[in-house]
Amino acid sequence: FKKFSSLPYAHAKIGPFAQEEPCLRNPFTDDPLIERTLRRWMPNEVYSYVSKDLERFGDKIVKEIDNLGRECELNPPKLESFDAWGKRIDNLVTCQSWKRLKQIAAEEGLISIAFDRKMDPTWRRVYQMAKLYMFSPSSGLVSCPLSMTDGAAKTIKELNLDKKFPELEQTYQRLISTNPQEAWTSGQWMTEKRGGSDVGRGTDTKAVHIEGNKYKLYGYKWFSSAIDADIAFTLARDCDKHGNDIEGSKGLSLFYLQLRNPETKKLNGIQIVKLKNKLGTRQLPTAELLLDGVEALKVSENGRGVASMAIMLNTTRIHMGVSATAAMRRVISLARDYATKRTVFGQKQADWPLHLTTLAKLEVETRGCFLLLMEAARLLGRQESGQASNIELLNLRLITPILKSYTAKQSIPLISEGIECFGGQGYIEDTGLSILLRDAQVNTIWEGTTNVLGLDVLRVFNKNITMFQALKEHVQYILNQNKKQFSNDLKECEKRISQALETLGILLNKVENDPHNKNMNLERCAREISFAIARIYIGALLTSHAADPISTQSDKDCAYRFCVEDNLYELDEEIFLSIRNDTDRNIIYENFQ
Ligand code: UCC
Ligand code: FAD
Repeated sequence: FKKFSSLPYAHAKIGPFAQEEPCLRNPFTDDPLIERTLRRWMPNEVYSYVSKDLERFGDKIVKEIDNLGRECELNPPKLESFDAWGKRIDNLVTCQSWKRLKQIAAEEGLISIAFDRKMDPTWRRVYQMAKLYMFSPSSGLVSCPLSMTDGAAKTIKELNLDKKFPELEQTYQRLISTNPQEAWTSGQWMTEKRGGSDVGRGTDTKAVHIEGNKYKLYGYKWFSSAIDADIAFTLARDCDKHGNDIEGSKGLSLFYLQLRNPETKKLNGIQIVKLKNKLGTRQLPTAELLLDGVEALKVSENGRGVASMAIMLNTTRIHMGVSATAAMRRVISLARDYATKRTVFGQKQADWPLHLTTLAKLEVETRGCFLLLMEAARLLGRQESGQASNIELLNLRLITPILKSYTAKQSIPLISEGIECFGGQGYIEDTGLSILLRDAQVNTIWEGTTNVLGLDVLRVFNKNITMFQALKEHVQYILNQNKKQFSNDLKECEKRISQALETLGILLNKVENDPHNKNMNLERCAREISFAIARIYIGALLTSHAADPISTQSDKDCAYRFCVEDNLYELDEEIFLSIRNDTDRNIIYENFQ
């Protein structure tokens, strides 16, 4: 017996080795860019206040919040449709951690910061988005209702709904409240069975007029996330004065509703038909809803539903940039820690050149996406402060769909590569790593698919003839901030950015001068155009950052690798040719019966 008990695997022993796990560090102090970016941009007193708060919050994420987020994944929401006696109850059960995270979000001001009159409006959004970026991967997807709540509060303010409807003044105060007992969240219901991209043709929900601005809504909302919300903004179809439906998006108006009757707490003419069984985002209750006489207020002008909802969409799209970029940062942060702990072939992962170069590629991309996100937040702050120039407003409009579509798309292969850094453990549910990949996929779909956002980018160019000039001027403005400090390498970066802009300009011009798109077709290249613009913005932001006196050598290397070693654009004239539509069809449908 003595002989066998000294063997490591005998008598139910499992061997002496256990791999040290990756550890989550304070997402403020662990992040290579966040602190330097805020220090560069913000006035000293603002920076000092914000950085203290973010460092404290980072500790809270490590000690408390991250565990709560994990609990939400392990205890997904459930729907109890009927009670034991067959009575319909539509009871949505969410776990304690989900509720606690919503409270923390209110206490930490994750929405209110953006509306806080005490802070310089330009910096509120940068502060809020930086804080959300730290919170997002640990938030158990409470980040989703937060994004819609932010969008709802902004919609109320920008459309002056708090002045027009007394009820909405109180709602606004609740949406931005830091008191968890009072704070409300919002939903955003657009998608119906016929379509979520083309809501103009896809919306069957009917609005029946009661009196004044009061309506009852009848319809079926096919995807409705964070269904434990207190209020929602939704689209529904109006009739003309003869009672006939008005077709297309011109027939859609924006409606505001409370999900439950404030006194009885009963659902307001809503049946929660089922919860969606999803690939990811399992923490989040996403439901199919039957609207059966929901009492609602029409809050937009007739037929201006889509344009009014766009305020909310553009806000949530910036939040999506937060979510995608933060997930990239999280996987790198864990992988670089793990690389100092995991031994492979006799030395630490971090000592193998091939592993380092794999991680460095992810890091360059993530830094770029982070700066793009911060620039979008800064422009949003400028818009809300009323100080934005016309050029800034145009760039905010353009950067929003670009940020969303580019970061969402980049995040999937990047997180996948990050997961691979953990080998088999990356694939194991108990490590919590796989959630990052599972939850990343949705970012390319909700809030507008990659193609739909590519078309939105073209919509911006179509609507504003000076858009390209405004883009060029904004990129130049970014570069000019630190131009005097450009080293030869950074001058090369600048050259590549100018070349990319020139190529884009020539192509846009060629298409414009091609009557009826006979030879060239812009739409088929909407993605390439969007991503080229994303990379031009990022290239300029990385270059300008790298030239700043507070930057490090790694900032300079990242800028060089992004602008010079990688391609800034894939805009071969060939791909614009209309004739390729037929070739595409032949490639796809060969052999199709
Ligand atoms: O998916 C959802 C998920 C919610 C969960 C929250 C996730 C956040 C997570 C973050 C953290 C985890 S909610 C549903 C999202 N649905 C979409 O995104 C819809 C996608 N489809 C589109 O975006 C389409 O392009 C449509 C619906 C906007 C197309 O509608 P129309 O009516 O066919 O388009 P039009 O006719 O071109 O536009 C109507 C008006 C125009 O204004 P006017 O009439 O003044 O010329 C457009 O310029 O709306 C204006 N407009 C916009 N304005 C359209 N889009 C925009 C925009 N983005 N910004 C400003
Ligand atoms: P479709 O519009 O059918 O798109 C399918 C494909 O066609 C995509 O690849 C798309 O890019 C492509 N396509 C569409 N139009 C064009 C075009 N003109 N040119 C080229 N390609 C095109 N919606 C809400 O309103 N509220 C919510 O809270 C909500 N939560 C969601 C939660 C989850 C987890 C998910 C997955 C979705 C949610 N949605 C919500 C719905 C989401 O916004 C839609 O699914 C999305 O906008 C796409 O619409 P669709 O599903 O109808 O796809």
